[in-house]
Amino acid sequence: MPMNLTLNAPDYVRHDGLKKWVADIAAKAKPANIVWCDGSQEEYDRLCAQMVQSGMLHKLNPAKRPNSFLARSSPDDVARVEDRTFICSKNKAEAGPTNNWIEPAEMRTKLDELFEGAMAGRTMYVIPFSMGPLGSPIAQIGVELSDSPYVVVNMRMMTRMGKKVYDVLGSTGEFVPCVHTVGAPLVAGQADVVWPCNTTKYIVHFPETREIWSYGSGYGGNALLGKKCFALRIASNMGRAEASATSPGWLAEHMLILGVTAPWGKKYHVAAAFPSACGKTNFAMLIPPKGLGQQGWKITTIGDDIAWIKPDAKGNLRAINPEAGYFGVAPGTNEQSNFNCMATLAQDTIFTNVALTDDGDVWWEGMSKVPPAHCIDWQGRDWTPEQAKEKGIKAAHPNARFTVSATQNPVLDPEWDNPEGVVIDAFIFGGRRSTTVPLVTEARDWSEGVYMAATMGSETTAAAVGEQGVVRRDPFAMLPFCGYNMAEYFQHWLSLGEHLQASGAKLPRIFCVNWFRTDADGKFVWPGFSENTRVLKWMLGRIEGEAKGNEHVFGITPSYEDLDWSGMDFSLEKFTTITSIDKAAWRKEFELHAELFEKLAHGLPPSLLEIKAGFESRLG
Ligand code: O2Y
Ligand code: MN
Repeated sequence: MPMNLTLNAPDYVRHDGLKKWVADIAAKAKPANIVWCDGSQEEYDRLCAQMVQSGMLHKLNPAKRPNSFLARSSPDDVARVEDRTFICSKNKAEAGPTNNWIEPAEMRTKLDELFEGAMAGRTMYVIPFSMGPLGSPIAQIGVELSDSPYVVVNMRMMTRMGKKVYDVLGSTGEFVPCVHTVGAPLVAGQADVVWPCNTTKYIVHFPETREIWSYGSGYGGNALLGKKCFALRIASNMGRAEASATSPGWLAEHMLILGVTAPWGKKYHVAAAFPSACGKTNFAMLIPPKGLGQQGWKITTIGDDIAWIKPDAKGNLRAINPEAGYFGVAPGTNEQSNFNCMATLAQDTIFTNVALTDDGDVWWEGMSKVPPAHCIDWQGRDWTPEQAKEKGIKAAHPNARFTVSATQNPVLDPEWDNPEGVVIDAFIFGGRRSTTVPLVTEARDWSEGVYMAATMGSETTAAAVGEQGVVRRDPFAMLPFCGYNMAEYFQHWLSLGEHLQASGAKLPRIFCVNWFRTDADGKFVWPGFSENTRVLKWMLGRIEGEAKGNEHVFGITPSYEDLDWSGMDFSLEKFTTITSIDKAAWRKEFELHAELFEKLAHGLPPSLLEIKAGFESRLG
């Protein structure tokens, strides 16, 4: 460590390995000082006040939005950077063809160079966190070293962060080391820029040593390393590594988890995978439509983005939400699309890249039908609706986000923090497809469900940098998040199913949905949001052996009369538009499945090819 830098670890940190690692990173990155975060309210308030002072945060009007802040990122740091995200396994084949790979020694040399003095002039924060309820048999510990106070306050909401993590860690406990720097060079004599970052970005994972290194971005999944980097990319590796002849291992999935209480009093749990920005947060906080609400249907949230799923001693698949908050997409969120979310955001929220109204509140496209007459856009410029029409300038960035603690959700499930997790009854996989894929299909069995999930396609959104609106295959909604070879990931799912079935366990049912089919004018036909409860009701009816359905080429789908239309006017004609199976379109779809399978040929489970052949021959 530099001579003038002291480690200053508090007494309650008893882990020598952790202290040595912190000292080593400090010696390389050369921060001005080191702060060990305790996760207290006092620390949070102090850091927010400090960031208000530096201009990184803007305090919102406390009468409108108590204890809330707005951050504006640099325009070149607004989303995850998939092309700068690397899985540096020892062998390229381990990372597979869907991940960027660089030989680990070469990447370490590069990181060594980049991290040399990278934190100069800034504070390095030591952020201890637990993914999952503290002490849960499914939870894991991480420690992030970051030179961003924005990361600290976001991590406090998104994870169980602070002092108590050291009690679980003890003096020898395992943790995932996560190193993050915004990587911005300090200009001598100048204060730090408002949103420090670097045009060079690296989001790097070493799966064998379970390390995460992130350089150059201060935004979301690039910088809050507990989220996509740990809870998905590293954790997916952990779950598979624990598979053996006697254990099926576990799953780290890009899934929301919700509870559904039926009018007959039974509670079900559903885990659903959708690609980024396809409405997972909305689905997780659903309010049933009047017709079903009156019958007694109730939905509660366990998680909105990530699920860790492990078999228990009886072979039931139990899920926890490893996170403790929501980092959701703001644009499109309103009292109709997600009433509970708007209530969650009423206070104690950090907004990033939304617009600032003249009365010191926030606004984003889709928040209200009538936009404010004037506001300051996400880049700090004057914005008016007229200007927006003329030049197509958005007030909020399409990937603008809110960070908020789960405990503010009015429909938070009482089991959300249960260390044992909840038993999953059904998996749902959904993509954003304007054509081809019907509203809902139940897989005939586990392996056909795995096939449907593996071949999922979705139109791309603003959640990641890159072209939007093009269909890309997004297996299990995990394309950007699977930390190892995708073909082996399919095998892991198949083997887990086989293992549990062999032990006599009852597997969750698998369903595939598409809320996004459009009509000839390009308009969505299915109203979605709360009406999706009707589809959920049909699924649970199937589990109970009560709901009817028709078996066809790929599985079982409901007829018009199999869904409960209480309180909703939706014509048979519209239903046909969103459920029809266009054989020609599906022949093309199977060609795209074949392309995916060719890409993943190395290690692809042969059973998936057999299932494809079966589907194609049934299609005729
Ligand atoms: O991390 C970001 O920068 C935005 S992406 C994101 C954020 C929260 C939840 N999910 C996602 C995603 O891309 O799936
Ligand atoms: Mn996500």
